Amino acid sequence: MGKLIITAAICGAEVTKEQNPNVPYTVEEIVREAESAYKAGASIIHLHVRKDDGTPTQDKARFEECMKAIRKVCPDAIIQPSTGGAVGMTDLERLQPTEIEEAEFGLKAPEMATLDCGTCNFGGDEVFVNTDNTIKNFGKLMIERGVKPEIEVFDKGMVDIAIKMHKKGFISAPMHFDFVLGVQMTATARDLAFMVDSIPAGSTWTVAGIGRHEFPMAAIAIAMGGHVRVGFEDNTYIDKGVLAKSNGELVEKVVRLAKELGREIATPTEAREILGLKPLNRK
Ligand code: KMH
Ligand code: ZN
Repeated sequence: MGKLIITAAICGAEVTKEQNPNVPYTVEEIVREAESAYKAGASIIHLHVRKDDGTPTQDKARFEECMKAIRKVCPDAIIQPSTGGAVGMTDLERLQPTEIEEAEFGLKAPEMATLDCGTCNFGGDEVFVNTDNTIKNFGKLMIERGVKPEIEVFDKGMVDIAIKMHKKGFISAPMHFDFVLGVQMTATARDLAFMVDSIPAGSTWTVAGIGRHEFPMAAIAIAMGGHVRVGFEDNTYIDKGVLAKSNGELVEKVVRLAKELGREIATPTEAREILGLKPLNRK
């Protein structure tokens, strides 16, 4: 079986310090969490940013500040900004981090960013809206800017939308999917197998089990040959009733599971090979 890519979703837009005081808001806190995840074995940092008071923002300058600071401690990580942002943000707000250049690597835009392929209920009255036109615009921009999308899908219908967008030329193959299970769709072994069965041959995939589903989904994905996402965005507990001290602690648990199941962990260089990204070279 190939090596395991671990993504750390270190911050998210919705989770708060009231849920776990270790959730990062400030630049320093975001860097601390990225570093802990990277050192534990994460090769991809899925990034949301906050204002110092915790308010989610897609502000380009704030992303730039965080990415520059993360780069100092995670020199070769794949930094994957969110274009989902937070519920209620406009498309233009959400797209800002796709404009960020990293001149030291000759990058005109981030190597990856998320592309959410459908609309989803987020609990209560919250709806995360992604119309077909939003997906087309985001997909087209990502192709133009050379950003590989991590296609976030919260149910099987979103897989079908992504395939439709690929056929229309708005998403390039090979596609990389992130199955976010436990929000709109349940998170069982059957669900995950169904999702994996539904994506085109040659695609890669990772799973983000939400809340208590994080580690069971991780273990099944490791055994199936897929990849894994963990982090405070999805889950703040290391064990039942025990808050995680850091994103690194969540990543370490995945590394232990992988070891038990005989999967080696991919370095960032190996993750780029698996995902078809260009090597990261300093200019
Ligand atoms: N915070 C959610 C509304 C993504 O990063 O692309 C969107 C989200 C998905 O987290
Ligand atoms: Zn996210």
